[in-house]
Amino acid sequence: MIGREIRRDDRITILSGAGISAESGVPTFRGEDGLWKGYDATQLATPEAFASDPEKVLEWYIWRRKMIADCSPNPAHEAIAALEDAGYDVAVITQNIDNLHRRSGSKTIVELHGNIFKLRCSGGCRGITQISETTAPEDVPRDCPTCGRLLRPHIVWFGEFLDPDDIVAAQHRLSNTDLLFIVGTSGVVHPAAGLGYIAKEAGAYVVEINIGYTPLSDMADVTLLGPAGQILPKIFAPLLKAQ
Ligand code: BJW
Repeated sequence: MIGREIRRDDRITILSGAGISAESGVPTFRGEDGLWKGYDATQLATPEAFASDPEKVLEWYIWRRKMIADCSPNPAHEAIAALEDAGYDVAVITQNIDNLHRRSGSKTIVELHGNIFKLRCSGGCRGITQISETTAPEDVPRDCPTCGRLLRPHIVWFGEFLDPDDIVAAQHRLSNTDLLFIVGTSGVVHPAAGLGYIAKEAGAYVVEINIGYTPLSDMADVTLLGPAGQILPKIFAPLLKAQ
């Protein structure tokens, strides 16, 4: 199906974007039903927006957190987690902040853009405050326990640098990958959009799964067009049966 056999000792990496969670009901960012439709992302997902109107930004994240908490992992997340659970060497590098890979059972995960269920001090104090899908909006802590300044989502906004540890972890994994699946990303947001090339240049076989072609399609060895929740289980289920 992917044009190459998947071997038991393959190092398999999944580079995922918002499209992998679309079938869970989490809106994507761009395209017809994009999350940003009706909102100006550049006004909400930036440090400048938070500085000028923190209440508006925090309220938007409360709305998004509730919406995401009401969603569940879909067959795409589950197929990836099942493969890792079966003993395959699987790592997920995701741009998603929705926690659905973790909720589906994946253990080896790099969250490039953070996690909406984590908060940190907007003033720069160290430490992460973890909340969960079941934390009621009124129980989400507002103030930093160290300095009292507002807590902000532990998310990488436009113009902010990704955590260097995450970049290094992603680069290391992609340099040591046999098979890369690029799933449900438009491939336009950097530096994530450039990461697949590391694997390709290191000799990995690259499979893209998306409902449409992207700027990454030319680089991929094969692009499988269709919903990730239908395609990934078809690829991985035979491997699990063969256990
Ligand atoms: C399906 C499907 C189904 C649908 N099955 N598929 C180099 C060049 C140009 C610009 C830059 C550059 N380097 C840095 C920049 C600036 C900027 C950037 O990239 N801008 C571009 C938009 C041009 N990058 C940054 O600012 C980054 N910081 C940085 O690099 O700092 C240093 C620096 C700064 C400035 C200049 C230079 C250097 C930070 C990026 C942080 C991204 N943050 C966001 C928002 C987080 C906030 C939040 O969520 O609350 O992260 S942006 C948003 O896009 C979100 C996503 O993770 C990210 C990627 O989107 P993704 O996942 O690809 O989703 P979509 O919606 O775009 O695509 C969905 C895809 O799924 C589509 O292809 C569908 O077809 C498909 N699909 N259903 C399979 N069922």
